[in-house]
Amino acid sequence: AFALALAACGGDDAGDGGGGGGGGSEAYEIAFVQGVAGDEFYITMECGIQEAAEELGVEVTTQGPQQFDPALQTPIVDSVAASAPDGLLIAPTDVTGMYRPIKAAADAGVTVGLVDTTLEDPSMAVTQVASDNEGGGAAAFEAIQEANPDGGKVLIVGHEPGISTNEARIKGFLDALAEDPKFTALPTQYAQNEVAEGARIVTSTLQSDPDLIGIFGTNLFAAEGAATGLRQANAQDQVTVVGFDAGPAQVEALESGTVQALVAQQPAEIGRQGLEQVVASLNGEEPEAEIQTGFTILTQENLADNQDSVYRSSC
Ligand code: T6T
Repeated sequence: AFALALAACGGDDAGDGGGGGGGGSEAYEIAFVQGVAGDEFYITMECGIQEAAEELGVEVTTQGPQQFDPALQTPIVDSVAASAPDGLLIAPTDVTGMYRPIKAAADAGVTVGLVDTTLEDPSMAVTQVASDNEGGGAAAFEAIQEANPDGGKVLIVGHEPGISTNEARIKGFLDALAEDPKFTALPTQYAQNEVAEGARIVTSTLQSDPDLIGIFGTNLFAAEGAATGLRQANAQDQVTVVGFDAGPAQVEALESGTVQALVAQQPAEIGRQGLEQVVASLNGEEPEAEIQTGFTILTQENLADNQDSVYRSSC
């Protein structure tokens, strides 16, 4: 860590060469650990973090596992903790599996902020910043309901059990569905964050349940998989697809009419606010314990006015 000087108030960095003379923070060193590398959601979050880091005059390094897997994310957190940064922003890949390494980092003196996903026991974190995931799940059901007022059979393609956002989005969707007896939900299946697996689930479900009218893909990979499967089965006209997230390929599927609505999160804002709260805590200020960010329902009609909701592939 290179927060060497302890200037108590405002003013520029005390000049250890690390930071960029930003808005009055020390040149803290913060590690950002993504849920998975290469995911446009976390890339966009990183862009928001880097922009905020410049303004705050802190240094952020980013790493992520190759898959959403606590066995792969744990060694990253362990090595980050060994390098003793001032802060850690992390999207845990499992509600229980990531507790030990994150708690160990906090116990070693690292200020922890959770972004996007959370833990069953998040008490070691000074802040948690995430979308209204249950609300987004409910909104996804409402979009399917609006397109299919007579109701019918729907399928949830989840991302992976054990990831907090998976559970919250499915709960929001199913709670909303339970209020409309015209709809039934098939047993949830999981794409395991693989587009090909999401596609396979959809093509096989269309064979067992040809009267399917709606699909909810709970994250970028599940939703891209659902769109791919529908295209393969040539069933685009029969099924309404609503996906969480707004990666460039998802937006193309919206434009071409394979997908009817996307629940676009605000990943850059989640990252920015997470960093701001961790830095506030490092500066001895009271951080906000929980922040919920909003979402935008993208449709063909409003896409042109919401181009800034589309996720980025690079900063
Ligand atoms: O949906 C996002 C994120 O919110 C979720 O926790 C995991 O999947 C994504 O990163 C999209 O792939």
